[in-house]
Amino acid sequence: MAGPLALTFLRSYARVDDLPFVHAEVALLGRSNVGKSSLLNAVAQRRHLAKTSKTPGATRLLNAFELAPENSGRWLMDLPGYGYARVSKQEQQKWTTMLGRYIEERENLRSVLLLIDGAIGPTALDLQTVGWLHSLGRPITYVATKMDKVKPSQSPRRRNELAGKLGLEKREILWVSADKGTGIPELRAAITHLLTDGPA
Ligand SMILES: Nc1nc2c(ncn2[C@@H]2O[C@H](COP(=O)(O)OP(=O)(O)OP(=O)(O)O)[C@@H](O)[C@H]2O)c(=O)[nH]1
Ligand SMILES: [Mg+2]
Repeated sequence: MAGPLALTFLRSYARVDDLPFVHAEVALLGRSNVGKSSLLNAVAQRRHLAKTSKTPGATRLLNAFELAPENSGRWLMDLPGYGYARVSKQEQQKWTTMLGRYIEERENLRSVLLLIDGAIGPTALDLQTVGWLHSLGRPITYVATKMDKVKPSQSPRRRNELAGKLGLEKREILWVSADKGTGIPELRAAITHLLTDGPA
């Protein structure tokens, strides 16, 4: 089973144009508060590598984390969330534009890790995001977060519902809990595969 990923924080970027060319990249995308930064910490097994908060809007910049030196140029990006209503229209617009440009323009983005809250299921905005990623031809790795919040007795039904809404089979989704560690080895393996396979 895959052990913790040796990730280090490189820096934060406020502008897509400032990002350098790197070899390979995957990015955590999803609604504000869905658990992107917590999941990054879980795959690295580091509590405070990425900033998390129970208040949505914790991540406001494009944060670059790099795999250990022998794999330099392979990045995991922690992105701001979408759909956070409690900031000004102007601020929302700024984030939407930044995220949009990042996803549309970033070269070497091998897959988008799209996080869906496992206890809530895909929101209208999540489904809209899936459609947008499809229209761009961006490969998606689906991750259902916070599965510890779903009662074991409810879990099979909830998984069926969530997968059904996305038009997927259950096995096409990684079911995880950053809090309990469920599914984290599988997620590590998926990220490692995405970042290190393919042309050198
Ligand atoms: N129960 C449970 N709570 C979680 C889990 N992962 C994250 N959370 C909680 O969800 C809240 C948001 O987590 P973050 O990781 O900051 O979420 P984010 O998607 O990075 O949010 P933004 O940066 O605001 O977009 C925090 O209170 C976390 O403790 C999980 O696996 N289980
Ligand atoms: Mg965050």
